[in-house]
Amino acid sequence: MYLSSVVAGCFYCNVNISLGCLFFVSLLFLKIDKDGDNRVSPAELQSWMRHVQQESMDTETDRQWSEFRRKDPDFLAWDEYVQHTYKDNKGISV
Ligand SMILES: [Ca+2]
Repeated sequence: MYLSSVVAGCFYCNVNISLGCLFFVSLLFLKIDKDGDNRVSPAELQSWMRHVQQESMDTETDRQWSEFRRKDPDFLAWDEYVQHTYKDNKGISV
């Protein structure tokens, strides 16, 4: 996938895209295109997806951790962790 084909696809499909959005898509494309050949390979896209997924997991882990720490900074009960993380507790025995 080439950047030019992404942009052309927006116009071809009559996607109403603002210049700001087009700029953002271009920057995103450049971030994904690790080797700078102006083409996003399946491997580069897969790597990007892994990166985004990992960032999302890290953010969620930090959020949950700060939530636990707010309740009691020195102690986290296993029951509380399981109840909070697996709210319906299906398949989890404590
Ligand atoms: Ca590339």
